[in-house]
Amino acid sequence: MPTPPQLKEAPIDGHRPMKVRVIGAGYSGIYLGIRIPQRLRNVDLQIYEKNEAVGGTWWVNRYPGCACDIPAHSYQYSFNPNPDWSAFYAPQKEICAYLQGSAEKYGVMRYVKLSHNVESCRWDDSRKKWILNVKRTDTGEIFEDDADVLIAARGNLSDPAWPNIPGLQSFQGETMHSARWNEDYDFKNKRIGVIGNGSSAIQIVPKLQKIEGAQLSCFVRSKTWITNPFGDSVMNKLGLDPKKLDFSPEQRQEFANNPEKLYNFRKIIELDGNTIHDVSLRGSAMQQGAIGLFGTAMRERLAKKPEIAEFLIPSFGIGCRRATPGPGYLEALAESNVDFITDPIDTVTATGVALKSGREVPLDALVCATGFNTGSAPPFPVYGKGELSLQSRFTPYPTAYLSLAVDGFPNFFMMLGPNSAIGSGSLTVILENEGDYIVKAIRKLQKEDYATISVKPERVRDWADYCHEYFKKTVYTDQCHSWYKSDGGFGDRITGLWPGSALHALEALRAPRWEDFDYEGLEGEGGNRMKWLGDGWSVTHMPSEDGKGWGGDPAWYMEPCFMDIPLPGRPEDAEEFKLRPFSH
Ligand code: N01
Repeated sequence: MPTPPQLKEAPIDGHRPMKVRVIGAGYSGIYLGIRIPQRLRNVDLQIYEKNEAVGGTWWVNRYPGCACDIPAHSYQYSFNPNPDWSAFYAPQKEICAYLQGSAEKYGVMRYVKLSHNVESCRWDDSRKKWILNVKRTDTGEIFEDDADVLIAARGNLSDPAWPNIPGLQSFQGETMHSARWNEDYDFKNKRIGVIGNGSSAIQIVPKLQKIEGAQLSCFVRSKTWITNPFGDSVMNKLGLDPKKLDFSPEQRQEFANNPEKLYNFRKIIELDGNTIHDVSLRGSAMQQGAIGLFGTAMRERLAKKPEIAEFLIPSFGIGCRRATPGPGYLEALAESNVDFITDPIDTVTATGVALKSGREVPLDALVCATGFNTGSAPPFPVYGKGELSLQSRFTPYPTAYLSLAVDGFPNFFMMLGPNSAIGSGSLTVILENEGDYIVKAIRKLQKEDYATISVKPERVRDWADYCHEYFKKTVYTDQCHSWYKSDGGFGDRITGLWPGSALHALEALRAPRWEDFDYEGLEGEGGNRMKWLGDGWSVTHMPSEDGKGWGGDPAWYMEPCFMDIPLPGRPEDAEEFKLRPFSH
């Protein structure tokens, strides 16, 4: 006689207690701090943030001109639209304040430990737990913590890359990185060198160029596309003058008073962002059209110094390197106090920069707008199963299933991991969907009594193969140097971008394919895998702890948020049918 199964003395939705630890309190970490308490129960949540405030990259980056180079209305939480952005490309301080305001508004701060730097993470397979070493940067105290689930929400652009130029340390003047800005330094009447022409330098140069008495030397070694802010037709639809991208107090008030107007404004931006995906395909009509348009615009903006246009305008496709509108960048390069230097740098000396051509460029300050160590593992050790380090797992190139999970690293997820950025569309919508995916996985572990979830190695390989094949037809594999590529920007793998459009990413992330993961039950091999069904009760109709009510809403399914109301008549006859995505 087989032994009858032993029922678990708990309701089906009792959801076992779990400790979840999140590394980082930027856009991603704050999102998790909102959704985990909203959607899960019995979670002991802690978000470790190494800085003294939340905001992530928008707290760290404070260089002059730092702003969102994509429309701010498409770079915010979908559920918390800000009517009050002062400009189409909102400045860093506002974005940081928006993030801090969102964290306060949704009660995230109670989970955040500021000035807490995670120094190492190690999977303990016998305990099925992550062991974290954390250092308080304010007191120096080091302590150990453990977690059932670990989420790296530290962003791809948080580890500044200093240029590997001989003599950099010997420079006697002021040296700073765009992501380590010295706000106290006075640039007035200074000879300033700026290395790089990525998105950061493109924002920094126009600001420094205007400083009284400043003499700029811009060291540029690569070609790049500078795009136009937005097409005139979109600007017309938005009611904006492309030359004046600030919102007046009246416009902002109107957005605040009229949510429908704000919604329509945002919708136009999203529609535009999601309908230019074709531009990423090599040789597409949209790509060809953009090359003609932006090439002409760049030549016009550089009419005073046509030799810069000749150097800058690339032969690779638009988007191969991240394209940015760079308002004022080309105009600044054309000014008389700017020296555009393309001779390669040889060394940095005590007094300036020595070029390979033999020329010396004397400087008072050297700004390294040289980007970030991207696509790599965190700068602290993370060890998965069998002492496998994430660093070696990410060698020769980083790859993670759907950008968020790595085999050999159970109960570990990444927000905006490898292959998660996008060429067009809204990044914040993608990170929300990644967060939602992770929340669903935690719920599965909790509710279905799994100790671990771990992506199958063969699915990670399939994903990497898919990515490699997909990118072949795109401009991203053109001959350019870009942080989207492996091997420090020179490799043949695209490791920065999602392999498809933003809408493709949303669809891929919408419903997890649970069969792509391996699981270990709490009871171990051979255990009763249906024990999660519990004792036949739901917590929602059991007495609450104080005995005064129920554990939940015993008729929750009647609430509008849980209803999916079909339209009367034949769905295909309704206008909405053509517009709405199918829901799962
Ligand atoms: O960095 P980058 P970034 N000698 O890596 C040059 C985001 N972001 O900080 O191209 C000389 O793009 C390097 O030259 P090359 C955004 O996602 C967003 O500007 O390698 N030059 C390049 O020109 C962006 O893509 C916003 O030949 C050296 C530059 O430094 C990402 O951050 C704003 C060198 C690095 O460019 C990174 O942008 C700003 C050397 N040894 C940034 N080493 C928003 O508004 C490097 N370079 C949302």
